[in-house]
Amino acid sequence: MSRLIVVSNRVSAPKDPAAGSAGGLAMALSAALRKYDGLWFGWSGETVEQFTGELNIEDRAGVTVATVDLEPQDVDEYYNGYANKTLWPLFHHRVDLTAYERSYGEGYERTNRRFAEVLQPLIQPDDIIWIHDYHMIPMARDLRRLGVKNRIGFFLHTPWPARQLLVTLPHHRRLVESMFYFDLIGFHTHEWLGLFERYVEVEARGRVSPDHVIEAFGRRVQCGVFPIGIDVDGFLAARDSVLGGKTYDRMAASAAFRSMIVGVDRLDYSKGLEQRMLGFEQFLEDNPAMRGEVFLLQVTPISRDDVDTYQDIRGRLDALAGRINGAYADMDWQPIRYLNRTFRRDQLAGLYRAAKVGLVTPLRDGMNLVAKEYVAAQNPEDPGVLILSRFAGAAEQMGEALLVNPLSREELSEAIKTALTMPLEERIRKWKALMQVVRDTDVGIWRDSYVGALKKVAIRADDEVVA
Ligand code: GDG
Repeated sequence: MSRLIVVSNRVSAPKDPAAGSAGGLAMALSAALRKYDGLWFGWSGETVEQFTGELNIEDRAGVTVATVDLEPQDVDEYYNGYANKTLWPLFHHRVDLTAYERSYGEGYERTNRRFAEVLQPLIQPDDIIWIHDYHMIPMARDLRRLGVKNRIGFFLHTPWPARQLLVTLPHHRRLVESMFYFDLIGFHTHEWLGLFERYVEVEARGRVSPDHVIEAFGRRVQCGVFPIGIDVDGFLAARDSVLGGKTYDRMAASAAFRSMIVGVDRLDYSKGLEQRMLGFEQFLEDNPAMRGEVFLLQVTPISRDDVDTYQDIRGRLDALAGRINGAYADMDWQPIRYLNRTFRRDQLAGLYRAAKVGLVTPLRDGMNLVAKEYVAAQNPEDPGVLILSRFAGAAEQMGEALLVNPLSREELSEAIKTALTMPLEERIRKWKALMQVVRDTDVGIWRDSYVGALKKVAIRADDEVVA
């Protein structure tokens, strides 16, 4: 049986899967590794003065984890630099926040080469390799240079950007060309895949076949759409756990006679948090009679705080939440409960269930799992309503949500009003359709369909292209 080697920047295999506090992706990948027998490789999260390539190998709940420490310069240039200050903003269409620093690009390539050199000796002939996300785009090319002939797949968790923006990146062709050393490239949605194909057609005069075999740079790669989802049964169990139930009861009591709207997002400028708060303010302005009857619980753990653009947005959100609360609160009511902390997964599930509205309004998002978690957590007899940005990948599947343009505060205000006043039958009808989507895209289905497709790829990256 072939082993599966999962590669990602950070290895997040949970020490104790039963605790259920790790994200859905980490749980799914660890389950895949137990199923296929394998290895999870990536950065340890630690630094060492000089890179040695020494591996730390440990067993975490049945999953073998192999990590490597990086030099501070690698972390600055590759992780905080090219990954988080260049590719992340660019792929989320924030050219205004994108850093175009030559040293970042060099550090990114160097660190990917280092990862490849450390991983290569661990690879056995039948292994299949599955590399995740924008941190590791050039790694297949580096592995091929070291003679690795195994099947190598790539999955992008973010959106793919429009060609007109991608070309602002120096060496964009080099980056895209390096993707043609994979055997399979997976995207969340047809929209992201379509943008990738358009880039290749225009910038590299490539050819795209109806079944998404893409030919360019003298090579061929199979591409496909694999929408990620959540671990539905795991999430339902978290919702129905003791702590999930206690959290629900606590929030139901705290929200007594009021409707709770919930938002859960990492503190990231892509999540549209400022626009969301402004939209909620507009709702309060438009509906004075509903003031005091509704509040927004916004759970926003701090993220990537070493990056200045993240510190900036954090400051702006502090000020905005403070201003709106100062302007509208009453002695026994506060419109926004803004929390910079994390909760356990079972607590989150209880929070979602207690909320009449789930407000998921990113400006651009690869998929967005919170939308799916919110739906899964609802009470089928009295479900809440999902308001979803049309710019989240999830909108491609979740058309029964109230789809909004998150940049329009009027549209947000109207959607909140519609959600809060929606009749029960309509809520149930929408919820059933959405829950079907959540089940159809369960993370186990995502994982197995991707790995199945990678095993079956007909065109191999090391095949010659016949012109
Ligand atoms: C990237 C892409 C794509 C949040 N706060 C807490 C907590 N979370 C969990 C949520 C959810 C996850 O984090 C966030 O996932 P998202 O999909 O919403 O967003 P990103 O982190 O940006 O993820 C995204 C995803 O990769 C997968 O491909 O969907 O588009 O950007 O599961 O629940 N979890 C806990 N406590 C918190 O306070 N336990």
